[in-house]
Amino acid sequence: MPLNPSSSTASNQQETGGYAPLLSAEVREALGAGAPVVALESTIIAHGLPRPRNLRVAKELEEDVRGAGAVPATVAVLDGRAHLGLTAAQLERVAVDPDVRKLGHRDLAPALALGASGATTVSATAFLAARAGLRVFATGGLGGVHREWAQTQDESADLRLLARTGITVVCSGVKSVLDVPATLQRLETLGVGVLGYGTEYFPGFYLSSSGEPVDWTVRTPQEVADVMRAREELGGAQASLIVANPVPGKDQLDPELHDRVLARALDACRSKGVTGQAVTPFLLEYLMRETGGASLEANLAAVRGNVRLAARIAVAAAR
Ligand code: PSU
Ligand code: MN
Repeated sequence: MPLNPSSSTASNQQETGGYAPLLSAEVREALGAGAPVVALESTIIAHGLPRPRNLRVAKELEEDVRGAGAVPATVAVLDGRAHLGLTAAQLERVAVDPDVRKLGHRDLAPALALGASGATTVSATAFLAARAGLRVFATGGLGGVHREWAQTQDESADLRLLARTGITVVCSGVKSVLDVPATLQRLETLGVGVLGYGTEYFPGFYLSSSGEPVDWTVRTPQEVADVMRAREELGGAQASLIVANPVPGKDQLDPELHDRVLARALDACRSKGVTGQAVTPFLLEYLMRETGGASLEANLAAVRGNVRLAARIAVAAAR
């Protein structure tokens, strides 16, 4: 449900200059000093993880970034204002308020204009972060081409947005509920760079490997920073660089359990007629329930590893 703009929001917009995103003081200072900053998305907090664990995780992820010597910038829209860097109260609101919507890139303008509140997906977060000058972004798994694409044409807006946004995204591949080979093909077509981090295989989100090979493997944060610099010095059209970081083998979901439950989840999604933005949360929730929480642990291990690596990359890139 969109929230109506309050009069205090309207006057706040006048004071601080219309719809431009608000940077927290900490994020603004870090950017000004060329210090490392890591963008974190909020859809995973609001719509990807169960309550109340989601708030704990949101705080832990920010602490992980700080622990590695970078500044976290969790991104969300609150009462019609985009924020990069949230206060504790704002982060809590994203985690607990049931009126917080899911906002892709195309939803940003209506959300700002109508005074709504929402968590940002990869597409909206990458857009806002790159626009503010952030260079590194961490998430769990990207959206991509859905398995039913031939019928539904459902391809996440993440892909098109990443194709024209210059930011480095650390993730554990794309969600395994998707058609992974088709998504990799789209990333190639769109000119989005893909680096396997310490692996020759594209990760499988809950699984350490999707079984699909990657063309390039890097092994240190410095190597990623070097690729980022080479891209910037080459110039040309902006596109994202995906650093595909697998969940450690000991933390992955049992592959046999994964395949069995996922098949049922896809059937349920089809028979219940779930479509559009609801598809991804439905599938993630189904897997979580039907694996007895095991998929959640794998998801969290993946996200945590990505956030820590993103912070190390941001530190290397800031040197
Ligand atoms: N990764 C996770 N959990 C999530 C998502 C990613 O571990 O909930 C979110 C991201 O915000 C991603 C979105 O951008 O799912 C993709 O949704 P859709 O398929 O509707 O574009
Ligand atoms: Mn979709």
